[in-house]
Amino acid sequence: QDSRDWWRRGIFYQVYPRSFADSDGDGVGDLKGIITRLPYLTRLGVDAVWLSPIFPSPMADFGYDISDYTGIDPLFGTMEDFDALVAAAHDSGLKLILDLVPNHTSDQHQWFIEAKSSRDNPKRDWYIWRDPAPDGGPPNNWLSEFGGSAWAYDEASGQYYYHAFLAQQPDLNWRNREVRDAIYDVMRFWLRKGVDGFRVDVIWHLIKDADFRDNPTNPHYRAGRPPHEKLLTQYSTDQLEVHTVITEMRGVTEEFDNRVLIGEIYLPLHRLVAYYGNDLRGAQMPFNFALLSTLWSARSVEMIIADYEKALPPGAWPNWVLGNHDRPRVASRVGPAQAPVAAMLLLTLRGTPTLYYGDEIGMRQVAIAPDQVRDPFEKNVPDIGVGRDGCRTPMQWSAERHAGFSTAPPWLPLAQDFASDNVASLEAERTSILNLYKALIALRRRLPQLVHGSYEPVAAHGDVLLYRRRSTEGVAVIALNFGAAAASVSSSAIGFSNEVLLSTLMDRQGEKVEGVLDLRPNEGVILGPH
Ligand code: TEU
Repeated sequence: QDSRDWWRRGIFYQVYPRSFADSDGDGVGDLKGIITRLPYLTRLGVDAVWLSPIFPSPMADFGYDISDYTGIDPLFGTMEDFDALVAAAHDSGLKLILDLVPNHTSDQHQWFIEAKSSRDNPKRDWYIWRDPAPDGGPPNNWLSEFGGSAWAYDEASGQYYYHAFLAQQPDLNWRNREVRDAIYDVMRFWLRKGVDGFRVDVIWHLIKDADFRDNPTNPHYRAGRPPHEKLLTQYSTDQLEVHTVITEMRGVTEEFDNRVLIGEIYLPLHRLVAYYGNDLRGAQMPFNFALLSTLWSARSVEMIIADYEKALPPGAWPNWVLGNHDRPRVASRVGPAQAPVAAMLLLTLRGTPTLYYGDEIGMRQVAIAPDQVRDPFEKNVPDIGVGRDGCRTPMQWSAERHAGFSTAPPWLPLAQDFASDNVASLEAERTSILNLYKALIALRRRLPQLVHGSYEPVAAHGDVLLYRRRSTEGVAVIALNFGAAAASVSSSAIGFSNEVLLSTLMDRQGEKVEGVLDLRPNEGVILGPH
């Protein structure tokens, strides 16, 4: 096995640091808390941990507004804590991935303070400044994802600056060479400290149209969707020159051994796969979010996999994501009965899986009372009810007070069911979703065909999704029942010499299957030769 291949073989796990483990009793998670929970992650069997931003920040967008790229926010700890985390993770055989947020800084970043100070400040061009339109309004029609115009007026200098997200998150000007070099030095700073790669925030936003043309209206806009979707982002995102930038970033990671570049990209499939770059010199893992928005049915999911497999450039390695800190929890999207099926899907598809903290214990979207909303997106755009707090609630470790997350009331409310749905009780329950996740991860480790075998769809009917994973080492057959009724599968793929290696219900391991496979409601099964 090639050690450079770790990110292809590995399983990634996203930690939202505010909500994972609080060691100092302020109700917010921190780095020392994460260190104490590393044994849990190695028990679970994951290979790499990605931390959402931990850098100094006014926290207008909970760390996605950075005021110092090479520090640690005191809320999360110190640089010593960070160094200890890197060492502890590596000692445990875990890789550590940081969140790089290069598209925008905080408005409190020194760079922006300087840029704002006058039109001829040397840092002025590090951000995107434009004169007002003739009527004094914003320079064009671009909209912020978090509500309203994407342009904020600066009285003092009489110009607008561009912010794709909050006004407290001014966009950097990636056409400026100094900006690029400054961020590349930030990358080197953390790579030298031993981090194993970056998940790059909104990487498809980095370059904007040089002429700042108006975006066209979106003919598919539906009422109830966020207002910024009224326009397409034809000129404000996904510009051709972005790929040059990404190749430069990739080059920076390659000044060091065995690092990985992951891109956060929400784009249609044909645009997404361009982020592998010419000759695969772009991101190794342009995040594939197709499962976050699909209709949860066997046929839809089957189509998504087929389309993705077909669209991948030759040699490009696939990846799959079921949840993150911006989207409703998978257990709520597909329903608790289907959550185990979703887990089996994620861990048997071809490509690197990324787990979102808490999904392995079946955490659900938590309802947040209007007066407890913390997410700036939901505060700015309240009527659409797609806030992100509900998927960011504290990790449920035990039935103790505050779920073992903290000794203090946590920054967001806990799920009401935490007394039964928590790590301690689910580890003790043999057939729990947590133990299913562990068994799936262990099986993926034991059967190389689940990692690098081909993906072969097999025709099936109704609510059943059927596929094979095949390599020179062997074959595995995966049958997933997306329905709430029993289903029976007879296919030559089932064969006469297979046995159940794992069921999502965790109770029929070793059962011989002779030509026909009976699936119970909401059951998924992995078959292999006995
Ligand atoms: O999210 C980018 C992104 O696409 C968001 O617009 C997402 O759609 C939004 O959260 C609404 O669901 C990244 C981060 O993951 C997010 O947490 C940040 O708020 C955002 O960038 C700005 O940095």
